[in-house]
This record gives sequence, structure tokens and C-alpha cells, in this order.
Amino acid sequence: MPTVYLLDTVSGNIRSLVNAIERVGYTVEWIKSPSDLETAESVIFPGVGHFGHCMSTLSKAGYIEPLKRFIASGKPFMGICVGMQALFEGSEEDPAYPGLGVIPGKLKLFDSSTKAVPHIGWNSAATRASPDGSLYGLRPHSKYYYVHSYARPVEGLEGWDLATAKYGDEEFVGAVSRGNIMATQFHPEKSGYAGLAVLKAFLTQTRLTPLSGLATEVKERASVGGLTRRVIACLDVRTNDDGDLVVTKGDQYDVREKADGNGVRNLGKPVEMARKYFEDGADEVTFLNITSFRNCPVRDLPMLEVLRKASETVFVPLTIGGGIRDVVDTDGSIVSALDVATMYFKSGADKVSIGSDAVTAAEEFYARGKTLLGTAAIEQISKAYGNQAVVVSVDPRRVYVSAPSATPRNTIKTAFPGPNGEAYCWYQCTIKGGREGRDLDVQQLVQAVEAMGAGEILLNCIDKDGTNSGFDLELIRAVKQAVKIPVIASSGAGNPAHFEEVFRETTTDAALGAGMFHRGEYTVRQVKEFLEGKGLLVRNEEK
Ligand code: 1PR
Repeated sequence: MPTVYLLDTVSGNIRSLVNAIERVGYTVEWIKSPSDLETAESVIFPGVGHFGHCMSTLSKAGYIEPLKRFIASGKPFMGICVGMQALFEGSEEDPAYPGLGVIPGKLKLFDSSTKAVPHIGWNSAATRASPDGSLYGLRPHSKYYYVHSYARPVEGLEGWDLATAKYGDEEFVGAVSRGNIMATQFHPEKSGYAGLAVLKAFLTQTRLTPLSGLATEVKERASVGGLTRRVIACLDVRTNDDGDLVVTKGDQYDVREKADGNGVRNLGKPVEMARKYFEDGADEVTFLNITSFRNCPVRDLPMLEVLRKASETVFVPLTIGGGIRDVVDTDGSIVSALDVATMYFKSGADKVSIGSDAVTAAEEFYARGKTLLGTAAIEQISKAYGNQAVVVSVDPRRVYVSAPSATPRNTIKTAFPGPNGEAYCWYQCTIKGGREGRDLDVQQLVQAVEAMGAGEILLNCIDKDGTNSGFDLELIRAVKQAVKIPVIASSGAGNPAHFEEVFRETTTDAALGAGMFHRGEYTVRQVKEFLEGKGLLVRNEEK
């Protein structure tokens, strides 16, 4: 098999890229030192995290000049995400660090006054310079997975072939190419079959493919730009009473059967189900190891293996949650949350989701008068891998009160009064999978974790979980108002109309379903077809 060289100085989820490259028929060699760039025939440079961290790592390891020489040599070079950003002159993210300066201009922070930042999800990369041809397999009607807060505006790039995307009213560079250079802001290895096609086109150096074969209907859809509505499939995973790792699903977090010996509900195998959901068009797959607080995740090898296996066949983002915190290993040594997260990233996770530890960190944050600890898991992981890699999973429960004055917590007026007719409620944060309530409300939690560097909120709701009665719109609105980072609505989805409702009635950035998919009541594809039929923009998985 032909070989491509990977330059991985700032490793995150590199496994998915390797899997994607192998999937399209290539093998990977690693650039281990700057001198390897002299003999490499073609190079891919993926990047994660902060621009400055990326540039300083390159600089310290002596890569800057050899990299510039490689790019100037005319041999094929591809930059991905921060690997693309590094090609520009600099970034607002870390103005002290210059970029490689191969492409003019600087990256700018998205305006968060009208939309969630980071920009996370599926957006276009519509070719500008070559309307009649597909640049490196990019197709104007396809959607690609982006996750970033800084972007290069499109102006001032004359002489470069561009593929662009729009987030809100900001148009930015999705892909840029000239001569031997191809670079994408999106992650082709996480962009389903559409992304694999881009990787393949780069590896085979197929710069331009005619688009004439595309059906008219497909061309028409190409005009519909922008971020799609993200539909996420979530798999709660735990060992059952026989010691097998199974996908389970609770009713208000109770995962035991009401009959049949009260065993753990077994809905299937995690890797197989993840693959099925990917093929079916899920925009992301989330695994939650729901009993991790009882087991040390360092020994929790099954979840690492689940990720390794899943990332071989699932080419959309994978999130892993459960047990991301500082832990004591079996030999008594402390393993930091950052090291735990690193193990998951190296096994194929794109994001880690933190639950209980985030609540404890938020409590400390307020106890110290809203000062950052610097040592919280969220802070450590987002500093190393970027805030887009850190999700905080929230497990709130409604507490009814007769009036806002009855509690110091943030209350909302609810259209669904409590058992004694209470017209107000607050949302209490819980830890350990809802087993322990804390004196902290959901708004306080999400604001604290946003300040610590979380990049996204996975907003569950214990009252709604497994009920099939629709999302808790009041909760979602309250949380969206409290933060700028994206929010994933979760718990309660029972049919496709519930997804439409949450996207129309709130400003949620994504919606997640579990039980309705696992029980085979509806497929992800049916949800997407329904949303599309209602005029909402979705991504269709392409073969
Ligand atoms: O606290 O960092 O170890 O993380 C533990 C993680 O496990 C948290 O993300 C927590 O939400 C999750 N978890 C713990 N116990 C349970 C349980 O069910 N007993 N699951 C649990 C949370 C909620 C969602 C579910 C949606 C949608 N499950 O994952 O998928 O509610 O369900 P639906 O569409 O069927 O209504 P830590």
C-alpha cells in the first residue's frame, strides 16, 4: 500500500485519522524528527488545541524551517484544523506566536454575540474558485465536521482556491488550496464518507473532478449553506450482572428491568450499535460509561477497546464520558484526569465528557469567590487539547418551589406545575449518575464550567430521561441563556417530532436521542428525513 507521512507533534485523536487513511488504502509512517521531512514524499499535518501551543511545539522541536522547506519543495502537503491554521501568518488566539506565513492573513475569533462559540458541527465547504469542478473531492452539497473558535475570513486570498462555509453571517475558509498545498479547517477523518473522499483525493492527488455527473437535485441542495441541525446518538454502557459490556438505557436513570429478575437492561453491543448509527446518519456518537464512578477507569480497559474498535468504522466524532477525573490506580499511583483523557483521545475519542467532577469543581469555584483553581480536570484538559474537546455532562433534576423567594437558587416559572401546584422550579445538579443531589443549580454549574474552559454542555434531565415525552424545553432555554458555548439537548426524545420541537422552540445547538433508537422505534435516518421534510437543514450520510 502507498504511504503518507504524518506529522503529529500535538497529538489528540490521531487514531481516527490513521484509521481513515488506512480505510482509503494508504499506510501511515510517522515523522519522528525534522530530518524525516527531507525524505517524506507527502505529508499530512493535523493539529488540535491552541494555535500558540501548536506553533511553540513545532518551534521547540525544530520543525518550523524544515516544514517551510517541505512545503516549498512542491511535494503534496495537507494541513487539518490547527494544521491548516498554522499555515497562516498568525491567529488572534495567541498573537505572540507567528504562524508559518505560507498563506496570507490571520485567524479571527468568531463573534459570540449572536451564536454559540466554538463553531461545532456539520457545515459546507463549497468550492468558490472552481464552480465546475470538485476541488480534492469536495462537493458543494456535502457537509463536513468543523470544531473551532477561530477562522480565516475569506477576503484577501486572491490566487488561492477556496471552499467556504458560513456560520451565522460570518463567511470563512473551510478549505484552501494552491499548487501542492491542500488544507481544511474541518476534519475530513470525522466527516463521514464525504470526508473520506477528500482524504482519498488528496492521497491520490486528484485535484479536480468534474461535477457534471451530479444530479440536478443534488446541485440544487448545494445552494443551501450553513450549519446543520446535529442529531446525536448516545449509548449508555455498563457491565451487566454477567460481566458483559452492554448498551443499556434507564428510565429516569434506573437501568434495571422492572421484571425478568431485575437485571441490567441489555439493548446491544456498543461497537456494533455505534457503527449502525454512523451508517444511519448520526452526526456524532456518544458513549457514557455510566458506572465508572465505581471502577477505576485506568483499569477500565473495555471502554478503551470499545473506542479503538468503534473508531475503525465510525467516521464521525466520538465522545466518551464517565470517570474522567483524577484517579488512584490499583498500584496506588495517582493518574491525573488529563492522563485519563489522553488515554481516551489516543484510543479514538474526539471529546471527553465530564460529569461528577465538573460539579465538584464548580462548587470549589464558587467557594473561592469565582476564582479558577487552575487544576480542575476541565481546565487541564481544555488547556492541552482545546475547549472543543471538553464536554460537561449535566444531570439536573427539577425541584419545585412555590415562589422564587423560597430558595436562593435560580428559579424559572414553569408551565408544568409541581405536585402541589408549585409554579416555580429550579434544577438541582447531581453527581454519581443522579444518586446524590448537590446545593448547586444548573445555571451556576454551566457558567462555572464555561469559565473553566468547557467547550460544550451535554444537557441531560433526570425527570425526562427515558420517558419518550419530549425534551425539557424550559430547562434548555434556561441553560442556553446562561452560556455562550454550544448546548446539546438530551433526555426525553421519543419520536422525530420531538427533535423538530426542540430545534424550533429553543436555540439548542444539537439534540440527542438514546432509547428510541436503541429500541428500534425510530432510526436516526427517519429523524433526519422528518426534520428535512419540515424545512430544517440536516446532513445526509453519503456512501
Ligand atoms: O460522573 O463523570 O463519571 O460521568 C458519568 C456519566 O454517566 C454522566 O454523563 C451521566 O450523565 C451518565 N450516567 C450515569 N448514570 C446514568 C444512568 O442512566 N443511570 N446516564 C447515566 C445518563 C442520560 C443520557 C441519556 C439521555 C437520553 N444517561 O445519556 O442518553 O437521557 O435518553 P432518552 O433519549 O432515552 O430519554 P461521571
